[in-house]
Amino acid sequence: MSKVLAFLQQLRVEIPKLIRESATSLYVVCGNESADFDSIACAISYAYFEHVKDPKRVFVPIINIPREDLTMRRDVTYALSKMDINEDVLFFREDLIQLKQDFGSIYAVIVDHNELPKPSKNFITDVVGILDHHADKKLYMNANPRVLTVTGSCSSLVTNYWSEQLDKTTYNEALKECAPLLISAGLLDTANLKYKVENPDVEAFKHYSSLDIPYFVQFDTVFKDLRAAKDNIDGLTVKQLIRKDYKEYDFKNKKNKLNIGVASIVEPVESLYKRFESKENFLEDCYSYQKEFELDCLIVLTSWNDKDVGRFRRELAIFPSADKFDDIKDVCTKSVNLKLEVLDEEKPKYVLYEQFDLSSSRKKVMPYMQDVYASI
Ligand SMILES: [Mn+2]
Repeated sequence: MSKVLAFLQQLRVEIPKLIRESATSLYVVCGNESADFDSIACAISYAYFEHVKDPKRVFVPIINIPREDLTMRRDVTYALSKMDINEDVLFFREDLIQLKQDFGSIYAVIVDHNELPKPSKNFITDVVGILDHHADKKLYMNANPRVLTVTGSCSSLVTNYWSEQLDKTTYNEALKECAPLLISAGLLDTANLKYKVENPDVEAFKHYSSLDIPYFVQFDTVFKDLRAAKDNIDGLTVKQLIRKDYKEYDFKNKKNKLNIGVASIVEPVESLYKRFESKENFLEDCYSYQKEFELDCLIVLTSWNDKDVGRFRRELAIFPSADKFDDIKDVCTKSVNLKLEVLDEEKPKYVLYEQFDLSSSRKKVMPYMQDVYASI
């Protein structure tokens, strides 16, 4: 049995023990609410390193999505299955809510984000540590560690941070156990070390290359297998496809506040129409999602490699609630940096744009649109 699996199973024994002993606080390590590979790898690995450092202290890694949403992250389930870890031994948003009830105070190390998102905000008493590679929101200034550095992958920060916290032998043994997750996150976030590679990523991969583990050090093969697993969306419903890589944002300006849900999908809408049998089916399901989750707008960001034109392409589709149609369209029109051009429009339900600014994924698109809205 892998030591990470043993650690996760051990938590199922330790937590009830703490409750019996009437403990009133608990530490968790929480990934971000889109729960991409990076977030999950960072949360599990960070908690495992803490466990290695001091087995008496309990840190519970939390995957910040509902348990049922893990099956849509096929890159994650693929890598976990190679480590014999299945969903049963992991902790999700429901578990965080339960832990808050059981303990009263929940102290969190947050990884791969630096501001508590809506879904976990009410269940976390305080943020005591941050390792992240997003723009610094300057919150929780007393957190320790508080590492915010530009990297391709947050996993590199976990790897490098712990190399300084443990003696060399202990570190290497612990790293060997969680390296399959950290390596996978690093490869996915840097497109096999070809894109967005920063110094901390280079440093982390130096640590990995000396490890004696099968399969996961064959970076090219691992990347290809993970990509294939991640992009396999066969059999998913529209709702599952939206939730597969999803985040919510607040847009605020002087007059108003909007609640925006944003899904990233790896196919153009044209293929999605075919996949779900018709344009109407796909649009209707997106619109129902927007209503079900009471969003002011659902935004779908697509990206894919267009073999016909021989380059990468992006689209941005909006599904606003009827009364917000003009507002949201206005934000798009004024988001000049994104170089949006209308491809299709069904007023007041749907507008599809091609996004000619290819460098901006959700991580850049959404903060930019928030700024644009704030200025209106
Ligand atoms: Mn990340």
